[in-house]
Order: sequence, then C-alpha cells, then structure tokens
Amino acid sequence: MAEPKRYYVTTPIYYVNDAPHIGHAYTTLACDVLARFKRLDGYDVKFLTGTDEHGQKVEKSAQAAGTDPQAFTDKVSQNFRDLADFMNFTHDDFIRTTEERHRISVQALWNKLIEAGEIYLGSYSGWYAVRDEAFYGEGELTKGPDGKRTAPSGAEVDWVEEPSYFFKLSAWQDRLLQFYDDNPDFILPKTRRNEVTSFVKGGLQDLSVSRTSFKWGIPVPGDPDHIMYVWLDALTNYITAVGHPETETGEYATYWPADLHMVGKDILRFHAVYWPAFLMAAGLEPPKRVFAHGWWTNEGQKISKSLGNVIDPHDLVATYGLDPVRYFLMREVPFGNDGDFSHKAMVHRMNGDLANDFGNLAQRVLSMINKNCAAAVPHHGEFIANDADLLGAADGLFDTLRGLMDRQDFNDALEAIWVVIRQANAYVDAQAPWKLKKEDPERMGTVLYVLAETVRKLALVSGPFMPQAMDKMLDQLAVSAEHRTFAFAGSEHALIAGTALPAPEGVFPRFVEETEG
Ligand code: ME8
Repeated sequence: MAEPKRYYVTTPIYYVNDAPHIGHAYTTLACDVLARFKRLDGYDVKFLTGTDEHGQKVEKSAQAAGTDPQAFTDKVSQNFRDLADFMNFTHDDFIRTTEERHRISVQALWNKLIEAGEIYLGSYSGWYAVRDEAFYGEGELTKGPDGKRTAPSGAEVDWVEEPSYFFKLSAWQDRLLQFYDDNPDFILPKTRRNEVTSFVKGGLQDLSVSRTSFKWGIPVPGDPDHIMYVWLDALTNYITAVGHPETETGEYATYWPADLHMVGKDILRFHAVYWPAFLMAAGLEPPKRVFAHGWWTNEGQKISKSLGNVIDPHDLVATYGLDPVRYFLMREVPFGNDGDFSHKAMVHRMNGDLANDFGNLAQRVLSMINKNCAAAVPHHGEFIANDADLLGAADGLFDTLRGLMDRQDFNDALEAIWVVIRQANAYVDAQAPWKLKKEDPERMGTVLYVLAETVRKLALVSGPFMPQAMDKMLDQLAVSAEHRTFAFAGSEHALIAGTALPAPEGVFPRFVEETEG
C-alpha cells in the first residue's frame, strides 16, 4: 500500500516578551509556503505555530509592563495570532504553553522521564542568560572590561544557585551521534549539522530542567517548589498539539513524528540535541527533521530594539504589498543563509522579477487573448517543437519543485519557476503572435493557447508563495476553484477552448519611488 501522504510542520513558538517582527514572520512564512505546497500536492497537512509563554524572560517583561503574567501573555500572544492572519498564514492550530492541554502533556512527559530514571534531583550552580533562557559553562563566556560576562549570543548572564532537577543528558552523547549518523538529513543545512555533531562530540553535561527561584511555569509533578525549565516546557508543544499524552490513537498516531521543525539558527541546539534526547529518553520517536534558517539584518545592521531598526511586517506590507513581501523573503537568499533586508533589493525584486518578468508575461498574454480571441481561451492547432518545449518545461516544474521543497530549498524553487517564466517571455518574442493575426490566425491561436497554459501552470506552482496574486491570475484564466491543485496541473486538465475570460488586470504593481516636489 502506498504511504499515506501526511505532513506535519511546526514553527518555533515565539516568546511573548515583545512585539512580533520580520524574523518571526519569516520562519512562519517558510512553513506556510511548505504547508500550502503539500496541501496542493494532496497531502493531509498539519501546520502548527504558537507562543512560548512561561519562564523568567516573560515574567520579567510582564513585571516591566506592570501587569500580571497571564494578562500580559494573553495580550502579546494575540499580537502573534493577528500577525499570522495578516500574513495570510494557514496554520491549523495555534498553541499557547499556558493552555491546560499543554500542562497535562508536559507533566506527563516529565513522569515518563522520571519512570525511565532519566531525571534526578541535585543543585545547580552556574551561569544563566535570561534573554536566551539558557545555561552556559564558564568556558563559553566572554568577560568584558567591566567584569560582566556575556554568552556567545551577546546575552548577559547571571550567577544562579538553586536546587534543581537534572536530565541525564551526558548519557545520550553516543546515542545522539548514532541517531545523526542514521538520519543524515535530520539536521539541515549540512553546515549546521556539522556544528551540532561537533558540539555533541565535545561532550554533554547533564541539563538542569527545573527552577526554584521564580514561579511562572509548569509545576514539577509532586514537587511544586520546582517549575519546569522553560525549554523542556516549550519543546513539548510539538507533541501536545497532536494530543500527547495520548499516543496510540488520534493525531499523535497520525502525524507524529513531525516531518519538520523549522527554526532559526539561534535555537538549533535545543531542537537538535535536547529535544531528540528528551523524546528518546521518554520512549517517544524524535522528529524527522530540524531545519535551521539564517538571520535577517536590516540594511546591513543587526535587527534590535535598542538600535530602533526592528522591521514591523505591517509597515513592510503597507509599503510593498503582501505577496511581494512573501516573494522577496523566500527569493532573496538561499534558505539557510543570512539575509539582508534593503529597500533597494526589495524594489529590485518587485519591479524586476514580479512586474517585468511574471506580471508582464501574464498581462501580455491575457490582453492579446482579450483583444484578438474574443476574450475566450483560443483554439489551438498542431503543436510544433517550440510549443512542446515550453509546455514540457512548465509541466516539469511540478516534479522539480517537489524535490526542492522537500529540502526547503525555496530560493532555487523560485529560480526554477523563473527559468520557465523567462523561457515563456522569449517564446512570446520569438513567436510574435501580434504579427500572426493577419498572416496565420490559427497559429496565433496556438501560440496564445500554449502561453495561457504555461501561465496557468506557473500560477498553480507559484501559489504557495503568493497565494492572493496567483488566485487572481487563475481567476483571469477562469480556472475553477477545485482545479487549483497539482492533481489538475497536467495537460489533460488544460484550459478549454472557448471558455470566456474576464477582462485582464495587472497582478503585480510596479513600485514607483515618490519624488519630491
Ligand atoms: O527562541 N532573522 O522564541 P523567540 C530570522 N521561544 N529569524 C528570526 C530573527 C531574525 N532576525 N529574529 C527572530 C524562542 N527570528 C523560543 C522558541 S520553540 C520550542 C521555543 C525567528 O521569540 C527565528 O525563527 O526568541 C528564531 O529561531 C525565532 O524567531 C526565535 O523566536
């Protein structure tokens, strides 16, 4: 029997200490593009996002805002939810770690770890960075001229001494290395995989998994003076959302192990080292993949509140429009690398790739059909080699993209689409349908038909990246809603000659700089 086509993809759950910015939107966007792609390809998809609401960092932010943590998290979590709607994300679930389903799941996981003998009580004394919610060894820190120590991330650390439960991470070194060996694509991109394996080869310390010096967290079962370490709490969201602790039936049985945890490179260690160790220790399967993407800067500068250069996705979309922003973020840098946001690069993509290449292709084809073919899909005669080449290239995109999207290679996926867009524009120039109107109207019909079919395929395959714009393009080709999936991509579902088409309308606006005066 064929494998059921299922796909479970997750975003990190974001800390509710601050307003969402372009970095958060980026990670969830990548997941949204994948989720949409897989759905169009016939998969049963579960796409999870949400907010990470416990821990010292959130507690401190609530204090600074003069509110109690629950009211604070309610408010900030809603901002993340609103952003997801604003960005047209299609998550199936939005989890909050303050929900009851999550408390039950985390406490159940804790009990499994206790039963397995993987947790013991001791006391922690060492460095802790609230900003990263992470413990650091002395050797990892840099001492500044003022004597203050900072973590590799730049976060300040405090000395902490408190009773604590520990997870026996040190015992997992060999089994983790074996797991990475057996699953060569567990960590992508490859360079990140190497970083993680050398970290694990360097030796693992037992991990402190409870705190006693503050209260904002999930209590340790049977020892409520302790609350759970926020990362153990947070990571568990991925199984809570599929119904853990129920593992035999329901969504867990259907979707776990997750196909992909998408994360930024800053939190790879938690996902690729701690999380599989927790799961294996509890007798649960680790996820299939963790992809760590790169970091965005703004006009060459690190994005930070203190520099005042945080990019609010709302502003970006107000300036350029939603789909151009979605396109830019996925196209501008190879996924996995760091990227720089600049107005110049954004306008270049918008006017070059979108308005000139793709927009112009669709606009030319649709207006010629509108004028010369009585605003209906033209009839076609025999196809010649050039026609078949273009149609074949457009057909080939679906398989090419399946391969690239399975490796989260978004920018090459878009490049592959643009190769066909450029080929189609070259075909328009070479075939010059406007000249054929008098000389050979049947050939004109064939050429415009080939082009309309190509645009249909281009719009279908680009839909996950730019859903609204591509829907608009498919509307103009009168493709019915149920035919907008990859199952209907092939030529056997091609446009039907004689189908009336609405008046063409540009899909991609050109960005015009405002000039003074
Ligand atoms: O780490 N460029 O939450 P967080 C690209 N709660 N991506 C960026 C970015 C930037 N400049 N800034 C943020 C946490 N991100 C934990 C996660 S998961 C079980 C718990 C994205 O709010 C990127 O995905 O600090 C990064 O990993 C994430 O936001 C960190 O979000």
